Amino acid sequence: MAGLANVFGYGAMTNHQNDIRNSRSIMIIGMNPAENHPISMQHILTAKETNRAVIISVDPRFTKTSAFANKYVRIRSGTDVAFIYGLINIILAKGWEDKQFIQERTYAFEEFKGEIAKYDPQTVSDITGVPTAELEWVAKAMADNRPGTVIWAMGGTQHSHGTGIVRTFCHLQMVLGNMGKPGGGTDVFRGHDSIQGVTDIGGGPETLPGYYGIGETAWKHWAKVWDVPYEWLLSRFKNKAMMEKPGFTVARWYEGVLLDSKQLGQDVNVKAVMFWGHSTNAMQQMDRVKKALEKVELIVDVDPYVTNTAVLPDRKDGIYLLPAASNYEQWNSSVNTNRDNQYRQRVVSPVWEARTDIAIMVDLAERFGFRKQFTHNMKGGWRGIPADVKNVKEFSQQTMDDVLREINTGALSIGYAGATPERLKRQQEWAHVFDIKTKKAVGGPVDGESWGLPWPCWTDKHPGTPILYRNDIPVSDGGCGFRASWGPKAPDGRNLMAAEGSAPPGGPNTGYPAQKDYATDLTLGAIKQALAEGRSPYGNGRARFNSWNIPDPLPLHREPIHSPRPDLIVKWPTYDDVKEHYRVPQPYKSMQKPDWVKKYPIILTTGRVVEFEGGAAGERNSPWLVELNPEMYVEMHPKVAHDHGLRHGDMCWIETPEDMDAKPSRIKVKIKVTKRVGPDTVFLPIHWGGVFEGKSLAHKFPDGTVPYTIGESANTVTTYGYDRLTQMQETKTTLCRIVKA
Ligand SMILES: Nc1nc2c(c(=O)[nH]1)N[C@H]1C(S)=C(S)[C@@H](COP(=O)(O)OP(=O)(O)OC[C@H]3O[C@@H](n4cnc5c(=O)[nH]c(N)nc54)[C@H](O)[C@@H]3O)O[C@H]1N2
Ligand SMILES: Nc1nc2c(c(=O)[nH]1)N[C@H]1C(S)=C(S)[C@@H](COP(=O)(O)OP(=O)(O)OC[C@H]3O[C@@H](n4cnc5c(=O)[nH]c(N)nc54)[C@H](O)[C@@H]3O)O[C@H]1N2
Ligand SMILES: [Mo]
Repeated sequence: MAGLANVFGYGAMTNHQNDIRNSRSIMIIGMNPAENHPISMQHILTAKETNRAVIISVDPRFTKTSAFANKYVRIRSGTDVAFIYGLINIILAKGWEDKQFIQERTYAFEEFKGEIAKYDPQTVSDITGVPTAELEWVAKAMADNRPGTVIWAMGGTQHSHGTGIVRTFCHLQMVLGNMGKPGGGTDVFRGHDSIQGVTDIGGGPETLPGYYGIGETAWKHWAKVWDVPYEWLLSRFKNKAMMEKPGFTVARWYEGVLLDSKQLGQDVNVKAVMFWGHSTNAMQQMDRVKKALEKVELIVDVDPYVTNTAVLPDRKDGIYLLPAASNYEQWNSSVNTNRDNQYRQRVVSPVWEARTDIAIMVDLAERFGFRKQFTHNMKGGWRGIPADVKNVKEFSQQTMDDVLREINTGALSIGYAGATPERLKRQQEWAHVFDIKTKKAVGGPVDGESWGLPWPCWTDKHPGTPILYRNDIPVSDGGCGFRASWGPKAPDGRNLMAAEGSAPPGGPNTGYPAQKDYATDLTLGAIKQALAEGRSPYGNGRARFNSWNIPDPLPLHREPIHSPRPDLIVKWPTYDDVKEHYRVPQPYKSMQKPDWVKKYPIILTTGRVVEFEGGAAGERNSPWLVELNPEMYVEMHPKVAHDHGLRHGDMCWIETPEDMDAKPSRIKVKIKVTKRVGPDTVFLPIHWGGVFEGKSLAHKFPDGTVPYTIGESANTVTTYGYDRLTQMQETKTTLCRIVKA
C-alpha cells in the first residue's frame, strides 16, 4: 500500500523463540543471550540437547553464550557483512544454495551473486580477522544442518551500516532456503519489555501506528480510527509539510538544541525535552547530550527512579521529575519479541505519589487542551473517573482494554484485528493447553490458536501467525507469502510476485498482489474477502536481495567511521555525507579519519551484563544486584594491560577521539584483566551513571536517592556514528587509547 513506510522486514522475528527447539543449526551473531535473554537461552540449550543442534557464536568477545557454543568465531567489530558474504561465497562455490527457493520466492539473485563474488575467503579473512578454515567450517555446518536459524540483537545493529548488516543475515537465510520454515527464519531477540509493541504502534518518528507512514493517507486512516477530524489534526502542526516530515530520533534529538537552527530541518531549535522511561546514560556522545541538557529550557523525566538525567546537567532549575508507577502498578497489554500479545494484571495500585503512565498522559492532554480528542476511544474506564483528571492516579482495567481495541481497529496493515482483549484473557485461562514447542493450543475453546495471537492475526477467528512466510499451510491456519509491498513489478520491470506453484494452499497457487484497501477498510471487508479466497491479505510477493529504494540497495561492507584499518577505509569507505536525515545533518566521510588509529589504536565496544538493565536506574538501586556487580570496569586482554604497565584492579583512563566537540572524551575506570576480549579490543558495560570524567555527581541526587552504585557511563566516551537508514547509534565500534590513571 502506497502510504506504508519503507520499513525493511518490519523489524520483527520471523519465527519464535520456542521454535528454536526445531532448529538444527543456530548462528548467534552479535548477541549474548546467556546474559541478556536468559529465559530464551533455555530454548537454545534445549535445541542443543534434544536436537543436537550446532551452535555458533560470532562475537568480538568470548561471552557466556560463546561458552555454550560448538564453535566460537572471534570477529572484528563492525565487519559482519563481510563475514556473512564470505559464508555465502563459499556456499555458492559449493552449490549448497537452495535453488528452488531462490527461483520461486526471491528477487534479484543474479546481481546479488555479482556482489558476493567480491568477497572471497581470503579477502573476508583480512577484513574480519576470521581464518578461512573457520569460514569454511561455519558455511558447511549451516548448509549441512537445515533448517537453521540466525539470531542477532545489538551486535548486528549498532553500526553506521547496521541496516546493511541485518539485511545480509536475512540474505544468508534466503540463500539457504531457511525462510518460512519451522526451525528456520531470522530471529531478532528484542530489547525492552514490549519494544516490539512500541515499534508496532508507531514509536518511530516516521510512522503512525501499524507502519502506515505519516503521509496524508496514513493520517486520514488514523483520524477515522481516533474519530477526530483530519483537519483538527492538521491544525496541531505548523503546516502540512511539517505534519508529513519525519521528526528527530531518540539518538540525535539533542542536536536540535545544540546546532544552529539554520542547519536543522525545521525553523526553530528544540526548547523542551521529556524523557519517558529512558535515561541519558543510554545515549551515545553523552558528553554532548550533557551540553544540550544545560541549554534546553525545560527537562521532564517520567520514571519510577531518579535517573542519570537528573544529575548530569550543571543547572539549578528547570528539571521536573514525575514519579511514574512501575509495571507492577499498572494494567497493560504488551507485545514481546515473538509478536505475541500479553495481557497483564496489575499487582497493586500505584504507591505513594506515583501515577500510571496513562494517568500522566491524560493529565497532560487535559492541560494542553485536547483531552477530549485524546481519550475519545476510552469508553469503559472513563465512567469511573472523577471530573478532575489532574488528580487521577490510575484508570480502570477497562481503559487498558479500550487502548488495545483502538489498536485492533486501526493496525490492520500488520494484522492486529484478531488480538482482542477477550481472546487474550481467554488464553490466559487456558494457558495449560498450549504446546511449548509449537505454541499451538490443543483443545478447549482456544483450540488451534497460537499463544499470544502473534500478528498477522487477521480477524477474531484467525489463530495468529507464529512463523512468518510459511507457504506450506493455509492462510487461515497461519500461512502467508512474502509481503507484496512493492507492486507486481520492480522499477526494472522484473516480476515481484512469487512463482507459479509457490503459495499457501487453499488459494491461488501462484504470486498475487495485496488485497485492495485491506489496510484501510475498517469494516474488515477487504481482509475477510482475501481470507475467504484463501489469499494472504498482503499478497504473495518475493523477498528482495536488491532493495532499490534504500541506500546500498545491495548491502556492502563499509568500514566503521572509527576504523582501525586505514588501508581498508580506502577500499571500503563509509557513506557520503548526508545533508539532512531526521532533521539533522548526518556526515559520514568527512568524519572518518584514517589516521585516528595512530593515536587511538584499540577498538572499543560496549554491551550488557545480566545483573543490570539499560541505564540501570532501577537495578543499581537494588542491593542484591549491586552486591553481584558492584563497580564499573573495563575488560582488557592481559597483553594490553601488560603493554600499558597495568594490572587487574588498577584504574585507567579510557580516551576516545575528538569529533563533534573537537575535544577528546575520557572516563576513569577499574581494569578487569580477561581473555574474553582479544588484544585488539576492550569492552565497557553500559549500565553505570552518576560519575562524569572522574568526578562524582552523588551530591546532585535528591536526598536519599543516590543508587547503591554509581560509576562512569560508557557513553561518555562513545563517539559520533549513526546508521545510514535508522540513525541507530554506532555504539558497538569506536577507537580508544588507554592511559594509566
Ligand atoms: N541483563 C540484561 N538483559 C537485557 C538488557 C540489559 O541491559 N541487561 N537489555 C535489553 C535490550 S534493550 C537489548 S536491545 C538486548 C540486547 O542484547 P544483546 O545484543 O545480546 O546485548 P549486547 O551485550 O549489547 O551486545 C551483544 C554482543 O554483541 C557483541 N558485538 C559487538 N560488536 C559486534 C560486531 O560488530 N559483530 C558481532 N557479531 N558482535 C558484536 C558484543 O561483544 C556483545 O557480546 O538485551 C536486552 N536484555
Ligand atoms: N554504548 C551503548 N549504549 C547503548 C546501548 C549499547 O549497547 N551500548 N544499547 C542501546 C539500547 S539497545 C537501548 S534499548 C538503550 C536502553 O536505554 P534506556 O531506554 O535508557 O534503558 P533503561 O534504563 O532500561 O530505561 C528504562 C527507564 O524506564 C524506567 N521505567 C521502568 N518501568 C517504567 C514504567 O512503567 N514507566 C515509566 N515511565 N518508566 C519506567 C526505568 O526506571 C528506567 O530508568 O540503551 C542504548 N544505549
Ligand atoms: Mo535495546
